[in-house]
Amino acid sequence: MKKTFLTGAAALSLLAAGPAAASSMIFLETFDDEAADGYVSNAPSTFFDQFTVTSGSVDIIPQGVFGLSCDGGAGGCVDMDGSSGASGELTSDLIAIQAGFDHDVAFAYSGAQRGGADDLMFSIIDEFGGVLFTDTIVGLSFSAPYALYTHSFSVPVDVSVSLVFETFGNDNQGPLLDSISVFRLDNPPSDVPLPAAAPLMALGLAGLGLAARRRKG
Ligand SMILES: [Ca+2]
Ligand SMILES: [Ca+2]
Ligand SMILES: [Ca+2]
Repeated sequence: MKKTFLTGAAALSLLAAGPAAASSMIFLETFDDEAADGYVSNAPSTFFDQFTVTSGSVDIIPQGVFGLSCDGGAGGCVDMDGSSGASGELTSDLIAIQAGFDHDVAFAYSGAQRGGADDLMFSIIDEFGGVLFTDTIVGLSFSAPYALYTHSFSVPVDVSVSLVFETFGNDNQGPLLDSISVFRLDNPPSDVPLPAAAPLMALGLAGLGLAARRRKG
């Protein structure tokens, strides 16, 4: 588990600009479109375009409503403890994960911004219900500013996964969740070159040619 204090938006822009490791974004949810029409108490599952409320309830928060801030100070985000008095669990649609590639999942989260302390559990569940990863941010103070949570993972065989977020407490004031992304790093851990790594491949071929000439000599 790694945590940095970049906001998700800042991290996304870094990732977008970063020339170092080529990567492909395979999942992004900012909740900005969900929030475009205003505050939604106990947002029903059908309200989300990439998530399902699988337990309790969550609220959609547009930036500034109730004095709450979303990641990057704009758009929308989710209060994980919705107004029903039953704290929420949010499960993403299935995301296809390719074996042989490293994947980076990231999300932005802040304290409840109103009072108290909360736990926020994050899990990666495969399509068969297997728990590939789980971690709980414990005792997150209401005053904790946005932080970026990141986790790198890979899978032994191609599989689809869901990202699951859950909080507890049932006091209608939960951690705020935003800017959820999954990137596939385009360079596989093995040294097999990909078309996307053409310059590297050219170097590799040149090396092979050199080696062949050496053997001949
Ligand atoms: Ca957002
Ligand atoms: Ca959306
Ligand atoms: Ca709470």
